[in-house]
Amino acid sequence: MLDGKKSLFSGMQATNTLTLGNYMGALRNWVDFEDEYETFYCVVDMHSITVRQDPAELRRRARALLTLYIAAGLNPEKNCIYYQSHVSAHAELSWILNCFTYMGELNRMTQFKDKSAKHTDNINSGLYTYPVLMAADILLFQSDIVPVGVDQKQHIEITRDIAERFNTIYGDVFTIPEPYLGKQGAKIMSLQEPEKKMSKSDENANATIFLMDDPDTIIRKFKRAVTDSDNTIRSTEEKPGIKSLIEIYCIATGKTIAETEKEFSSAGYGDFKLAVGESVVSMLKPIQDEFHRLEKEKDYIDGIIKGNAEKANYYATKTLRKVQKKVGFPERIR
Ligand code: AQP
Repeated sequence: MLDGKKSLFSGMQATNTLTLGNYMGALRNWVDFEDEYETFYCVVDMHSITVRQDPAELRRRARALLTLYIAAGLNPEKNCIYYQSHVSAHAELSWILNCFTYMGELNRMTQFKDKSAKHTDNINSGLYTYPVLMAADILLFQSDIVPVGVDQKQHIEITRDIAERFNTIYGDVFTIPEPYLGKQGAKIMSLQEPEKKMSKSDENANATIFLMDDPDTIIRKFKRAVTDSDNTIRSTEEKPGIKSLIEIYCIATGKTIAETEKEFSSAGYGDFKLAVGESVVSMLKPIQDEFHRLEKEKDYIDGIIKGNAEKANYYATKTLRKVQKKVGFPERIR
């Protein structure tokens, strides 16, 4: 809760262009909250450097991501959209929370295990304490809910544990956040390995639809999507590829699974894959057009970056000061 209003935080990494998974699992849901909640949507550039980045490229991607938030429908007048690195309270609270987090807890984080297996030459302590920074992100804004995809649920659980531990020692300091998972799309699967989630950093370009992919690329990737040899369009656990394509189609068109199975009851996989590709192209077109328009509005975007960072700083510093006082840091002399 912030000033008597329910509050929400979520963010994404600018490690690559967003994927259809990021959109369907998280971003798409964000626009629903702007009236009821005080919302904070962050470009988590500090999280991004847990994996080695090219500096110029990271800066470019961070700006593109912030622009994409707006292009996807977030109204910057109603939602606080900002860069994590512009609000130093994230780092400061993260340090304090590190002192309330056990290594045993961090050792259990599956994202750390996955990412350290992927980046064996750079298993840095930032990658290891990533969940603590994420806890700081969320707790700074006294967030009631955190809309995320399924893969981030474990990080919300550790955030709750850290907050409850802190509150038990110091009183009611943090709101305990709940994860918010959309009814559909909480885990969009890789087009090449449908048992695995679609990921920004997948080395196989055919596995992932990027939000800015052009129509031909989108159609081509869907045509190559891995399915099975059964050739019936039904959503079952035994057919993970088809199940995932049906889910994507339902989200893109607003149809139900039953309607989709009926629509394609006599179609083959080729026709179905093409229809899924076309539905995604139509869904993404307005977002892509808006992104290209906004990209040219330099002053407008700069104004949002500046104004929203001030707002985020205001609320984040308020929580930070409270925490600093609780743990015993000396008061500032004015
Ligand atoms: N495949 C997915 N389906 C549904 N939701 C997803 N999310 C990520 N992949 C899927 C959700 O998108 C938000 C942004 O997450 P992030 O930027 O922190 O990236 P991530 O969770 O580490 O996943 P990525 O996009 O695959 O990045 P890499 O490859 O760098 O690890 C989160 O809410 C996430 O749940």
